[in-house]
Amino acid sequence: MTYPRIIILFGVAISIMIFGISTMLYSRTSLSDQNSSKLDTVGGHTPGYPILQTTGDVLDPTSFVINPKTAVVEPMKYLREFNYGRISTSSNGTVIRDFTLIASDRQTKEVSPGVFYNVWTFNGTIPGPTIRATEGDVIRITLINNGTKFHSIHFHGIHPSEMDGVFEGIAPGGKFTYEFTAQPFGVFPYHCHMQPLEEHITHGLYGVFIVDPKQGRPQADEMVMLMNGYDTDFDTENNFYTVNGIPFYYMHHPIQIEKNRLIRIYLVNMLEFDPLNNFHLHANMFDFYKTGTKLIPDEYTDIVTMNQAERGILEFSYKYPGKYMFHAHKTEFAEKGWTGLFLVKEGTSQSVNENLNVTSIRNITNYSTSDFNKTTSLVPTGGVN
Ligand SMILES: [Cu+2]
Repeated sequence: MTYPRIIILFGVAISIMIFGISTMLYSRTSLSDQNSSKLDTVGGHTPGYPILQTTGDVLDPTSFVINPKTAVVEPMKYLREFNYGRISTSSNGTVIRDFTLIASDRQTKEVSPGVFYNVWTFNGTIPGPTIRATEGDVIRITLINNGTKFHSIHFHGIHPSEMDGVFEGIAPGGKFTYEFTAQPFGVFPYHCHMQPLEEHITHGLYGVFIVDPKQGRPQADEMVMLMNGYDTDFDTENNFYTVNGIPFYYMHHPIQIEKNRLIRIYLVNMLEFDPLNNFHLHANMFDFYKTGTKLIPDEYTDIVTMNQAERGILEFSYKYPGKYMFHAHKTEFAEKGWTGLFLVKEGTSQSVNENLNVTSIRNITNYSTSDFNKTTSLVPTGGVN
């Protein structure tokens, strides 16, 4: 045989071998996939087309109900709970608001039905309490570190260096009072800033801080939504995604709102590990105020995308009664828990336009005695653990 013929024959033989091996491997893979009980089939495909398969866990165990006693938060309570602090007035008439936050890192709580996780919390919940003040108020937040590690609180907003909660960690058993003037108006995250930062954030040490403009905002049904996730197998990827702490909670407990009522959502993204998150509203559009630092909306849209710590205010109302979804339009996040429902009911509300003419937020968040009493919820009822 000539040299070129030998090369051609070798080439043909090798091609046949590769084809044979790959066919064998392919059929084995298909067989093992079909037999594996670990794989869930997503059905409903056109016959003849490949079946989509997933190795995902059962992510929405609808037959299980999370136990409020062991859950890391009560999402329905968190939704509309604003903490205005213990209020006093300085000699020059400035309003002073005192808050107490207790950091803890030793508790294990339920973050999804049947899923228990070592939560690190401010006042026992993820997210921590929503702190609210008016532009120009003096706020004093006493952090008591009841954990086993150094913790701090870093507020977004304008304040002196020594109140920034970055360089001075509070030791276990220690205590420190952050004091600054609430400025500017808007919606801000607060979170622990100790190293390793991603560890302190992913375990749950964060919450929402709202500063109202002095002139207030139009009257509305107000709520807070904080987007987060849980990495329950410690591989720096989230296994669950939520709005307000429990996956799928508002799917099973829809948020009831009234037709034509102005809805205002203070939305904050504290999701660790994933570079973006977003909020999509069904069958509607909303005005979006980026960071909430202006009174004129930046955008009229049905979706907003945020990196970690980005936030804003959404305003909308529904024209028609019924059930409407809201969820991350990152499909993976939606399917792993970041999905909820609004249940729009016929209500007694005036039209939105009339609402917009109604005076300031002080009328609905007027610091009455009941609001003062609310501040007791800043300290866990179970006492210091
Ligand atoms: Cu910390």
